[in-house]
Amino acid sequence: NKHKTCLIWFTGLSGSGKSTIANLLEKELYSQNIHTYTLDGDNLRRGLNKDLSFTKEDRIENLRRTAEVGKLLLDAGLVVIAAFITPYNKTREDIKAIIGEPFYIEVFVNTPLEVCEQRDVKGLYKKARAGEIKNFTGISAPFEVPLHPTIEIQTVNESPEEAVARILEVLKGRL
Ligand code: GGZ
Repeated sequence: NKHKTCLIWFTGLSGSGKSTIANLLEKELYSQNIHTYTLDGDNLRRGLNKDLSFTKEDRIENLRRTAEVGKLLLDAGLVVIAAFITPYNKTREDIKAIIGEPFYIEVFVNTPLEVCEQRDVKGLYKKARAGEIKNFTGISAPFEVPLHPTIEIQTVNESPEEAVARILEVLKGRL
């Protein structure tokens, strides 16, 4: 059951569907006996990164630490899944450099802002529009469109199952 490792990094707006697709991917890999670990804002920002806010500087540090943890988990032999907004192209490049290009797969979950805002699963966009949340990505903080994603998913046209199937196709050659 030996396989190579890699890290699958999801980038996209809040509410774009990163976690949904990442969780389904994890389930699929598990059923193939591939051990994974998922890093996301929930587990990182509650613990290791709880000193960090959503300023540009703190997001960059959040993502740098996360990439370093991801690298440790890769070294331990796990397939790593990471789901973070990751709003800057420079940061995506830095993450790729930390992980090592051959092990880094970038998945851009490209859901239009209008759709994320309409879904507003957690009510955060409403709060951001009302000025109750500062520096909110897409509203009062930038999201740079990824320049070189390995895979782009358009959740408006594609189900989570279809998206995961496409990711698994790419992983097949890499694991
Ligand atoms: C963006 C915010 C903010 C602000 C709180 N801007 O939908 P969610 O709730 O569960 O996902 C968002 C999460 C983003 O954290 P990340 O660590 O992924 O961001 S980054 O990569 O930019 O460091 C959202 C919630 O945190 N949230 N305030 N101001 N998202």
